[in-house]
Amino acid sequence: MGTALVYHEDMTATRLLWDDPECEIERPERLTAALDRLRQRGLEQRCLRLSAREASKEELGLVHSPEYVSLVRKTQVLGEEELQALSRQFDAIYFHPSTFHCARLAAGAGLQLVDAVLTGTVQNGLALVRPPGHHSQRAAANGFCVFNNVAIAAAHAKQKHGLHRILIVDWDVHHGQGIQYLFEDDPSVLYFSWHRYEHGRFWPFLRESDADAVGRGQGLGFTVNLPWNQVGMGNADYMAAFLHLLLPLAFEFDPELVLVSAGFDSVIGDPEGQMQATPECFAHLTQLLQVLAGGRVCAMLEGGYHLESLAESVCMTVQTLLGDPAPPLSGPMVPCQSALESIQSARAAQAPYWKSLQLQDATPVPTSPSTHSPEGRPPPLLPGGPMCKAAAPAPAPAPSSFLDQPCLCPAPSVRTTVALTAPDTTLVLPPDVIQQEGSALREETEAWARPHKSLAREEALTALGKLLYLLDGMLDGQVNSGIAATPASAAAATLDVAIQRGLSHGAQRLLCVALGQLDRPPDLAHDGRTLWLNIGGKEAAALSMFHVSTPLPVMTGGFLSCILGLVLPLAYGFQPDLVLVALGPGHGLQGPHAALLSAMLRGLAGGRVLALLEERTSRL
Ligand code: Q9C
Ligand code: ZN
Repeated sequence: MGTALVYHEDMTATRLLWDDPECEIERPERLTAALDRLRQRGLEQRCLRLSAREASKEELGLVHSPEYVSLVRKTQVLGEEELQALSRQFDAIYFHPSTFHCARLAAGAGLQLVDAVLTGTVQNGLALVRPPGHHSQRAAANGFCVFNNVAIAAAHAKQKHGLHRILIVDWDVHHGQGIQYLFEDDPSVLYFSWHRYEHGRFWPFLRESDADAVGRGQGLGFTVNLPWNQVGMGNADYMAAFLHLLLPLAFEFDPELVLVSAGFDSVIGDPEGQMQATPECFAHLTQLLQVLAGGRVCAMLEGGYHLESLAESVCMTVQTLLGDPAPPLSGPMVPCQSALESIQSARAAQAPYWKSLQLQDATPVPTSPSTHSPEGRPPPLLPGGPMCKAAAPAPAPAPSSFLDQPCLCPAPSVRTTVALTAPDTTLVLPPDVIQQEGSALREETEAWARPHKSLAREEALTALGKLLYLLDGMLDGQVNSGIAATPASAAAATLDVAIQRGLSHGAQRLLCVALGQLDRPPDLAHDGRTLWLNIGGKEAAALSMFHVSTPLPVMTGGFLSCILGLVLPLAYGFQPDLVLVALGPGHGLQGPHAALLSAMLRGLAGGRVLALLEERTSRL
């Protein structure tokens, strides 16, 4: 369906005309650096390019007072002295004669993007804009922001498109207090922001940036603040924030649209944020958001002041919106103590308002590991380590959550091959999915099948030949992901062969997630090359570091909390280079569960995810 890129080069016009060390980082090169890099990578050319328009007075009036809009309009005709005097009336703001035009383009770009997505012209997109918006308030400019681009887009989506649930994810390193103020009593907008806070000692120094600011009136629980109390937060911390705080709430909220206040001052190298997350992290954050709202994700640039990191992070975001697999995350996937404390305090503050947090109360965010390294960052995670302990099944069985039923509608996967025993001409596939013609050589297939009685039948052999061919395509890099069908009676043996074949054909570490009652292949090694996770099977608990099994009802919160709290933390810690998802019989886990799981596992192994379905469930 495509990705929109909304831009206008006029937005490079506004710039600081006098000396001000605080404001000088917000410069025109931010936009040109990002756009140049998108072009170099061939990403801009793959997007639907939209030229930004100016937001109208009425559109600006959705969140700003008429007096404030008039005040900004007047800056067009002011001289430098007057501009500077007016700028001093606000915190961290400069005006330029082009500011009004640029700020109207920035807000207009967001509106165009939302219109393109909500009319179905594109699936998702990015608006590359200046000035940014999330600090700006009803009648005040603040923190380089003049009009609140994302807030205007949200108000427009409600008013013009009749939306009832909009999620705003603010991953800029500063608190978007402007957005918070504008929607704090509005339950139709769920606002999530993480931000450098340092116990209130970082700009904008607001008490209401802390985790206990949760909204007011009807909006209680619809403001979610995650204050970082230390600098240096990295990939593991950001991922933990998504898995253990944002995503449980976001799935329960079930948004119709996701808006991202996409500031990249939260990436490594940025002078404002002083954080450690790498640009690749934004590919993973984007990918996780794409499982929400049917993939309708609109990102709008906010901050980001290290030109190299900014450009790279913008590329990661756009690349992911386009459907490309995310580069694997490097480094130990262990959140630091301070991050875990912040996440836990935000969960505690939100728990009264969200069932998904109440159900999980018995399985809190990973407790701090006992093995601290001096700098407070524990050694690399292995399954059986801290995350595993934290994600261990909760004692009390809980009723299956409502999260089990609705909205299991991940964005369409890409570059996927479907291998059916007999090609199905009635199957309607998305444009980036193809049905596989090829099959492995007969002799080779028979050799793999020989040790397994259940693979003797012709039907099973045909399916195995298809699967082996698909697997080779994935390991050789021709195919990114795949779906293979197998007769029910041959499922366990086929999975066994797939694991052995994967390991002997270049996979260093293989993750296998088995849904339902699938027996663990008998000769599965305990050498750390295979991580076996069984969800909804018979047995419980960790059989060894690398063989974990949990009956679904034991996981409070059900399937989704199992993915977020157990599967993804273990999977990201394991860093596999091939992922198998197998759907066995039993426990009501169906195609949609496998689809959601597969979509969320796409961040692993460069998207090399192979789903093994039983033939009868393969007609999706
Ligand atoms: N060193 C945005 O990122 N100055 N605005 C903070 C602390 C203001 C940031 C000073 C930063 C404003 C959109
Ligand atoms: Zn910022």
